Amino acid sequence: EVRMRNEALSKPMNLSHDIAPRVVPFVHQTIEKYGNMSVTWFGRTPRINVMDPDLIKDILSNKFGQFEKPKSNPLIRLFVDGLVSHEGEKWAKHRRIINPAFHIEKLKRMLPAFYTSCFEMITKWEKLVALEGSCELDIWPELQNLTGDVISRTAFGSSYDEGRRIFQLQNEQAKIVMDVALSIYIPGYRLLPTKRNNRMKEIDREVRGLLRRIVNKREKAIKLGEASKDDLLGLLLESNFKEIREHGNEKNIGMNVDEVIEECKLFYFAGQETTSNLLVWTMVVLSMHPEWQMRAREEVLQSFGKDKPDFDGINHLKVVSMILYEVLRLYPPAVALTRQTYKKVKLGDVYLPPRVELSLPTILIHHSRELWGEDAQEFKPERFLGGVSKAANNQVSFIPFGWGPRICIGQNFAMIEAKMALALILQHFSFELSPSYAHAPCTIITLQPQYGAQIILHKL
Ligand code: MNH
Repeated sequence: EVRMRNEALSKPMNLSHDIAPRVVPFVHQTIEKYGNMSVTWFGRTPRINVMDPDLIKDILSNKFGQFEKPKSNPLIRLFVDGLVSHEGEKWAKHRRIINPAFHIEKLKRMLPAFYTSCFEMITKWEKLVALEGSCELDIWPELQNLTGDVISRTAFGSSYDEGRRIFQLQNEQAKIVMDVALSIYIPGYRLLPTKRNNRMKEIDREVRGLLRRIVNKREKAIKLGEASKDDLLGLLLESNFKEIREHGNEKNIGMNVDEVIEECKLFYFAGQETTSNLLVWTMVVLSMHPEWQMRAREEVLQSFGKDKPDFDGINHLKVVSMILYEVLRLYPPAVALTRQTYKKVKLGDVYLPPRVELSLPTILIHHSRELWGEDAQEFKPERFLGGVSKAANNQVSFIPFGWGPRICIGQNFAMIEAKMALALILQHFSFELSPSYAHAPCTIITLQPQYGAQIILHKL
């Protein structure tokens, strides 16, 4: 690790945004060689790479229910399950129940929680720069901690301490999952009583136990009419009760406690790592493009001065939005979407048999010259001046949050969180890359800075 980092640093710093060849080398080569639809083999499973926006639309709109999410490895499912992996009626029911919790009016009420977490990070950074007016800091762990803190606060309000403990445990699980993802795959591996597998199960029990206590406590409070309804768990339980009241006599109505727990766990996984990716790349990119950093700061100062950002102001930040979208294009936290066929279907001119895997390589789609123009590898937020659809030529070629019925449920949540964090950072600091930073985006689950993100912060 150290040797590789030193090697990366000894070369002249390569700050290009043309990162796909490094991040997804095999798929990148395949697409270069064979064009917009190609096959790679994973053992005996064919995986089709699809780059064509019309076909992507067919796949993600899932009109006739032909395309499912592939079933992930059960060890990984211990760690992430729930809405992202459900299918059919179960998915529809859970999505219906969870949707209201992410309604824009509800997000508005979470703003104080977003603010508190961001403010704590800023306060810590201010202490670091206080002495000399500037300091070097690896902002990657800082931002991971921030998004973990935000989700602990917004998901469980009053049970914030337990929330933080869950965050730590989930982090440990993520490390194990990454190790497994990196090691050679042995069929049946998850069944072996290895140290890793046992620890995975132990963590799983502790996380579920913590969540069960939180949920029980909350349900009691609701019955006494004392519960807060402003956090994700409260909103979820409220929506779940409503569903049960309205369909009380039917079978399998609402979510049971285990299902509620599963969905809470998912918020941590889905909501934490992805948003910290977006923030870390935004700060790295704004360090490479100081002119955009200045424009963003001007907009923030014009909107709020040095005051606390308010909800309407956050939603009206135009330059900051354009920057975030352009970062999501060049550095999509989820580098690919996957689906699989479960019956024979026609895709374009091709008939696909059941159990074919489909991969939509988001990062390659976002970097495609054909779809985005000759300047596809350049950072140009002005593409998004007229909105997202216009930037994408009204095609399904911008999919950082997916598209269609299974589009990310936390999209607005993430954007508001990112804008709040960025607004506060820009209000207090200017920043540049440290000489010890090596630009090395890599992906295991999401798109991360392999050797951290060393930034020099200057007090404003
Ligand atoms: Mn999110 C689905 C990316 C933030 C919760 N998310 C998806 C998908 C992508 C995605 C891509 C669709 C996958 C697919 O179609 O196969 N999510 C992001 C990104 C960010 C993000 C890039 C931040 C930036 N996501 C969040 C946050 C939450 C969240 C924050 C919750 C707190 N995401 C989800 C859930 C789903 C999802 C839940 C599954 C939705 C479904 O299948 O119906």
